Amino acid sequence: MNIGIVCYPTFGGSGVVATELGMALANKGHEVHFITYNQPVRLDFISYNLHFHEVVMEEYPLFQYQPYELALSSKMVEIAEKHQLEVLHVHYAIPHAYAAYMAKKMLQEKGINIKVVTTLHGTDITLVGSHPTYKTAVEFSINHSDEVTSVSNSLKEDTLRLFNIKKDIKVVYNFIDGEKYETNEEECQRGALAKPEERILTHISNFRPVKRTQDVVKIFNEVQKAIPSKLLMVGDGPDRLKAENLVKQLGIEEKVLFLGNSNEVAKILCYSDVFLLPSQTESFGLAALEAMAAKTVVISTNTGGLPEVNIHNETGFLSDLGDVHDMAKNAIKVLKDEETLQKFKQSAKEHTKLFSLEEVLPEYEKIYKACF
Ligand code: GMT
Repeated sequence: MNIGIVCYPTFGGSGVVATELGMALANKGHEVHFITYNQPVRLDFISYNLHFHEVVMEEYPLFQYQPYELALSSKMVEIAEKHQLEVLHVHYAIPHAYAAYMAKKMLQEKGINIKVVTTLHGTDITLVGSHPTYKTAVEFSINHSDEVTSVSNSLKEDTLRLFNIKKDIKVVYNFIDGEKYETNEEECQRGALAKPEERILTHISNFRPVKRTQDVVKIFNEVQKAIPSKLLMVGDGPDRLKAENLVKQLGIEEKVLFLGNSNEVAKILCYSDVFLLPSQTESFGLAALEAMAAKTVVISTNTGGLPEVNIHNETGFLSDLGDVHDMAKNAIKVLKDEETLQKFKQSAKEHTKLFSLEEVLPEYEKIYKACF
């Protein structure tokens, strides 16, 4: 099939899932066209059947805010016509589902009947989409998609609770390509970051308030008092400075490394023993799944879709939102004994088979076909 994929090209999970999906579809022989304002950060190759089309904005002094949706929907029409796209698969409802609806209407006037699949990822529903500023248009564009998917049952329930949805929402979990997280001893230069007796805890996110990065620091501060350890903070965003200041305030600067945004997630995770994700809410928690694929034990909150990904006392532990002491206690439980740590690491890796590319890719292909 000829498939257009629309997403944010940034480090966030929705862009990562969209990019990995597009590359996997192209590897399977589909014609895939990415349409977004920058080349997606995880897009690591372009080929005869995998393309990137940049949405270019035209600055104009009258505009206080650039009308990205207009430029995006126009680009969708151009690429759909030029490459005979059959499906537009948009990731993250805002503003992609709305722009896709407009493109579908413009193409209908040209006698082209393109199908729109909208995948809901989380904050497009729970934090932003349900805000009165956007809710009417988000609800309309979801209801006018040909197919709608969500990345967890929890997010489906949130969507039905927050919006008047008339469409059936299909749950298609996020996935990972497990092979990308297989690293051997030589590749995993753990000694570069920590002494042999030290454990390594890691956090990866966009450092937005929903990720509660200061809780990550508080958890680590408790753990490092009991276990010789280091903390890797990966990513960047509005709360990074607050986290850095808390590290200084607690006097643990020499034990915490802020690495900024990185495309070396698999390598960083291969160093890691425990992954900390104390989010206010996570529709799925893709970073937690990536951690498990790299044999890292997940210590997280029990919010949103996380219990569908992180299995308590098997792949890691779940705690109530804000309960940093309980999360620290669980981390210490796992880290203090090598046999326990290896048992949890193995279970975490094993569990990711349920979210493999082989399992999930055919589900999206089935949904594309169900549009016709
Ligand atoms: O809301 C964000 O943090 C951005 C968004 C994204 O684009 O990264 O994350 C959401 O989508 C991911 C991929 O489906 C999910 O794994 C995240 O749990 C989800 N974030 C939230 O729900 C807070």
